[in-house]
Amino acid sequence: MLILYDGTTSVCGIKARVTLAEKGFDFESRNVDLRKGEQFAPEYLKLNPNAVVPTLIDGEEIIVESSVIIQYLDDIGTDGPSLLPKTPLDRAQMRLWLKRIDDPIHPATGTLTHATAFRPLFLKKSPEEQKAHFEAMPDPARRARQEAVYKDGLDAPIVANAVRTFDQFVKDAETALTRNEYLAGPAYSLADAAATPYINRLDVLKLLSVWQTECPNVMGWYDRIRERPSFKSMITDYMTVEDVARFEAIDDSTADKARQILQQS
Ligand SMILES: N[C@@H](CCC(=O)N[C@@H](CS)C(=O)NCC(=O)O)C(=O)O
Repeated sequence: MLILYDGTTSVCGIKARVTLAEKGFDFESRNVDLRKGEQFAPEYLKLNPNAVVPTLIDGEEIIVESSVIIQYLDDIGTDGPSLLPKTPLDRAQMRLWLKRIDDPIHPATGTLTHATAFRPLFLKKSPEEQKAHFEAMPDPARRARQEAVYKDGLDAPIVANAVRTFDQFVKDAETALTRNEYLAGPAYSLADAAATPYINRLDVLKLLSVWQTECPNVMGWYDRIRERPSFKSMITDYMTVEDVARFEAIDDSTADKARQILQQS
């Protein structure tokens, strides 16, 4: 059976879980508690030297990088529906969405999430624990982003860039969804599976309302995505009581700040 090392609220983990469900795979999910730093455990680093989730184990094989994982799952899941668009042009669009979601959307998501939902927990750590956390991170760019938002929250200068990055992403998704029912053509594809956790993250950070009026097709797409069985089983049902509490503690000030940033742009 396939094994997925992931995290309950990890956007990249959700990307892989949603694809597993859409393809109809049975799999074992092994939770890596990122808030406790389990991604830095030596046994886990042997699987994923980048100290991140997800990691997929297929027999003797280890596959890392969420966009690579979901394409691998589509390749091996020949019993399930193909999540590759039918035409070369739609496939190109799908690959562009995957690339863009990897970068810059994923780092922007980390910036917004760590500045809001995860910051209070981090600030409760002792100075020694905080230092050890940063020292364990192999990627200096990720470390710099987290340091900035744990220090200054939504006032960190990188937050404005993250909000603008999302603004362009949601508006481009609106354009795509005006032409088609799904992001890369008329059928659900890996592009939709990959985008799902990121639009959901805007929702749980109470940020999606920023684009409510301007992007009705994105809202309609998200409604349809939420009706798919993979949404409840792979996103909602995975949230622990602590996860729910962390996101529920976020108030409207995050959206107010985003609106302010976009008005100044
Ligand atoms: N490019 C990687 C990024 C993976 C990633 O950033 N995962 C996050 C969770 S969504 C993580 O494990 N973070 C650990 C940390 O922040 O220390 C992928 O797509 O798999």
